[in-house]
Amino acid sequence: TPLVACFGEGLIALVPTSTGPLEDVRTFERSLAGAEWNVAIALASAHTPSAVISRLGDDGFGRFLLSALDEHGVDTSAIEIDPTAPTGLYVKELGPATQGVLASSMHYYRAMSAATRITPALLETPAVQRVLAKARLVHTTGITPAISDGARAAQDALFAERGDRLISFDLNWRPMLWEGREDEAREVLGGYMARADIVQCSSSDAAALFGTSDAAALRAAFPAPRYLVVTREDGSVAFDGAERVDAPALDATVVETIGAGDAFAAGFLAGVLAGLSLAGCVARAHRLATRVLGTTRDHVD
Ligand code: KDG
Repeated sequence: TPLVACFGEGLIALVPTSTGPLEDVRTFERSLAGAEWNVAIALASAHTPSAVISRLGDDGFGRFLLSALDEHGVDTSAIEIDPTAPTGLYVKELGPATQGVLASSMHYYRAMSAATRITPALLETPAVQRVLAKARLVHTTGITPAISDGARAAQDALFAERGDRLISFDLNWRPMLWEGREDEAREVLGGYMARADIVQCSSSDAAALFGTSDAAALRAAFPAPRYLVVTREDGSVAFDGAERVDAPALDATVVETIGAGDAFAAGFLAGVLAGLSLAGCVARAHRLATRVLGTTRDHVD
C-alpha cells in the first residue's frame, strides 16, 4: 500500500482526568495530539502506511511523541529535532456535558515551539526527501499555515511541488491561531481548498470561514478538488467529482468530539488509497471517527 506523509505539528495534550474549570483540575493525562499526527496514527491503525514530516524539541515531550508514533508503526524518519526550541503542547479543558457530550476547549502553549520554526528548507533535507519520494499522498491542514510564516511557506511548497503526489487538505479552522488575521485566513485556507485533490471540512468550520455550511454551495465554491467531504454532527456529505453520497452518523456514545474529525479524515484517505467506492470511503471514515468520539483523547490506540 502507498505511503501517506502527514505534514504538521505534533503536540502534547494534557487532558484533565475530571471535568471543570482548569483552576480546579489537579491531574492530567498526557497524550499525543496534533491534527496531522492523529491522522497518521489512525491511518497506521487502518493498515495504511504513514509518515510524519515535522520538527520536535530535544526534550522529554518530544521523545514521548516520537515513541508514541513508533508504537503505532508511523514512520518518524522525517521528523527533525531542534535542540533550541521546545515541543509544543496544549491543555484541554472539559466543560459541563450537554446530553452526555463534554464541552471542551483548548489552551495552546506552542508559540515558540520547534514546529513553528519549520521552513521550506526542511523539505530539502535528505530524510524528508526520502519520505516524499515514497509518498503517494501528502496530508495537510489549515493549522500549519497559522503557526508561522515559515511553516506556511513549507506547506505552499508541498502544494506547488507535488509532482505525482495527491494532496489532502483538512480545513481545521482554529480561530485562536488566526486572531486578528481572519481575512488572511479566508484567503490562505480558501487557496488550499481550491488546490488540493481531497478536501475535508466540518460544516461549522466552513460556515465560520466561508459563510455557508451547505455542502452543495461549498462544492460550487470549490469545484476543482476531486473529492470534497463536509462533516456534520449528524452525518456527512461527500463528493467525488459530480457523484454525491449523503451518510448519517453512526450510532455511538459521544463523550467528547475533539480529534474525531482527524480519524474521519484518515478513514476517508485510507478508503481512497484502497480504491474503495465513494460510499465505501465514507463508511470507513464514519467507523474510525466513532472510535474517537467515545474518548476524551484526540486519537485511539
Ligand atoms: O483535531 C484535533 C486537534 O485540534 C488537536 O489534536 C490539537 O492539533 C491541534 C490543534 O492545533 O488544534
